[in-house]
Amino acid sequence: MSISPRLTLLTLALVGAASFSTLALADGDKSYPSFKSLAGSSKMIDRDIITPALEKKYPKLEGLKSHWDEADMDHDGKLNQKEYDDYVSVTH
Ligand SMILES: [Ca+2]
Repeated sequence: MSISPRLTLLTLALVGAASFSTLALADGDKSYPSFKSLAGSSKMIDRDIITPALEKKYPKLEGLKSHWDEADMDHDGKLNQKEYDDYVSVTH
């Protein structure tokens, strides 16, 4: 039994569409947002500031959230600019 060229083309098209949508879903920013864009006028960022929507936009923030204690050098539960910048300057 031979596979028809038509079917092969259709299969390729489906595979292509599937990988395209996978890429389209993973279009979050590859970097961290700036401290200022998170903190605004505040000098500290709270863990709660990282919403699921933000995590989707900046997937790296998900890692920051799970390593919050590591980034929070003085253990006050919040990150100041130095703590944030120190954390994001290291590749995790
Ligand atoms: Ca802190």
